[in-house]
Amino acid sequence: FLVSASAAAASATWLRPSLAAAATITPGDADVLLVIDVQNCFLPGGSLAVIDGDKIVPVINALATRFHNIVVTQDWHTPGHISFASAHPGAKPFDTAKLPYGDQVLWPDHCVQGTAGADLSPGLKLPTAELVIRKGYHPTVDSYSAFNEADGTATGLAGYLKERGIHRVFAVGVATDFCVGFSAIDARKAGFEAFVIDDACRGIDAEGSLAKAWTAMTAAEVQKIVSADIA
Ligand code: VGL
Ligand code: ZN
Repeated sequence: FLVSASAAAASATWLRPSLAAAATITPGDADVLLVIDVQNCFLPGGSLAVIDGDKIVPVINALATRFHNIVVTQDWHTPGHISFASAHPGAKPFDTAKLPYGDQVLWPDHCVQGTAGADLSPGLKLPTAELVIRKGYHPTVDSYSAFNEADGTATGLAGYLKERGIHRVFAVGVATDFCVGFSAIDARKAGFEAFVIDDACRGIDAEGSLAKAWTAMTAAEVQKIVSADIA
């Protein structure tokens, strides 16, 4: 009799979080907040400024107090990086170039290693962040995704998260349609559950890229949520 009573109690406590998950998500040890590219170059005044990019900083700071695990990325390009329009004679920003690994959108120079533009926003308050992963540091390969460079090379993030017992990735930052979107899709490909916290992100939306990114994310079963869903 005692055994079945405690089994019922155990199953009740096991059921409760999954029932509650429909309304709210309470981050635990198996969850990571992945803060993508909240760097000066991508915020108002920066060389590749995302409109209202600064608006997400307080939202991310508040979310950060809820998560046990926080990983931050930094776009971290060499001077003259292949993703820069300035590296392609005759090209201008937002043109597309054909590179060995595929089509590459060409950007204004941004996030050059060691420059102030590559620094994380000074407003970002992430004292408990445990890892900063840099990407796009190979001169001839871009990396929108925190998990894989454009030629497929792994950054090591999937291995890190798996060794730490993480199962769910909650992506925030900029840009929704590039680095956030590619990271969320690659999180799914690496076997994680993936969420994008939409009000903690902003997009570039060049030529319909935001709608395109959401179509791809939805197909990859990336879940769109808002910060109010985290409690
Ligand atoms: C990004 C374009 C170029 C991003 C990085 O963080 O989304 N976009 N480099
Ligand atoms: Zn970049």
